[in-house]
Amino acid sequence: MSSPEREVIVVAFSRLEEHHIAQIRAVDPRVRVAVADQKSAANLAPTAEILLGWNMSREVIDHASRLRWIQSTGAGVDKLIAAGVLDGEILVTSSSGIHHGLIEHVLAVLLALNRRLHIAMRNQIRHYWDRSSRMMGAEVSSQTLGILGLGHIGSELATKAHALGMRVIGTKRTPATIPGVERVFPPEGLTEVLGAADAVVIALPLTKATRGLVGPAQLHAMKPTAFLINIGRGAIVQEAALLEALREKRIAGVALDVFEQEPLPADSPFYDLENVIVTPHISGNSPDYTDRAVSLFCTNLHAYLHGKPLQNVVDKERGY
Ligand code: OXD
Repeated sequence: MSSPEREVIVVAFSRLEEHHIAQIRAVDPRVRVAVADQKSAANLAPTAEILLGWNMSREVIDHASRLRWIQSTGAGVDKLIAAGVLDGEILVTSSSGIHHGLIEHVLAVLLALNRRLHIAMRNQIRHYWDRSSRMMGAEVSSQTLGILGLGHIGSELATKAHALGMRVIGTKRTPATIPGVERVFPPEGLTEVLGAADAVVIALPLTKATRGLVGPAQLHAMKPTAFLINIGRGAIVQEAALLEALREKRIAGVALDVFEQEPLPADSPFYDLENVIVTPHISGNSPDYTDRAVSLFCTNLHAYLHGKPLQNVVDKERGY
């Protein structure tokens, strides 16, 4: 660790308020904070011992010759993996465990799909009054929720869904007992979960093991009445297969917050399909989120400066 008199420079690639910067500085008198934007990034990167943010580019990381630690403000670190960061000596930590708003987003789209709000909104824009059977809502309290990835986010979602009366099942890489979850399957139990669920939520990180995990066979295993919700990463689902399943009404609908290509191009068919809710990768956002991300960073910064173990250290082999 740095000698007591040495400055520890944190370069933040995040929209931080003054009070966040003050909170980080207050951790230790050695700490200096610089907030980078597109223009200043290349100049600031070489000064950084620590990077704080999300989606830092390969270019920024290559410029950061003094870099020791990256605190991602997101849960997923796939962009950093793609930038090659995880191969080196640099310590990487994630912001898992602070996504409470994201859980509410999943519940919102789950209820919206079940209550046909996505169709009602389209009808409203067209000034069209439809009380036909296609507008008949379903009750989630009699349904089974399948959660792919019972990590921090999946487990918190399970508790809330269970409180709504749902039966919850899901997959997890390592066996565990999770409150509110009736049965935890290993990843090999994927098809069984897909076949039993009325709604499937993808809460997985994007890794070598999960890229393209949900393709034609997996979509085929789902009930024709089931919904799919993806708040993990776009590339976990094979989008061409999903589009086909939606067009052929082989599943009832989807809510997608993440896409293979972001921003989702304006000519993407996902925007136009009636059985699709598109949100622009915002499920985790809320003003409270930044406060929690900065608090987590400050706890880790204190630990880093005192040679103690950090929270949420990314396992470079696993990729999360
Ligand atoms: C995250 C995200 O990784 O919001 O936290 O996608």
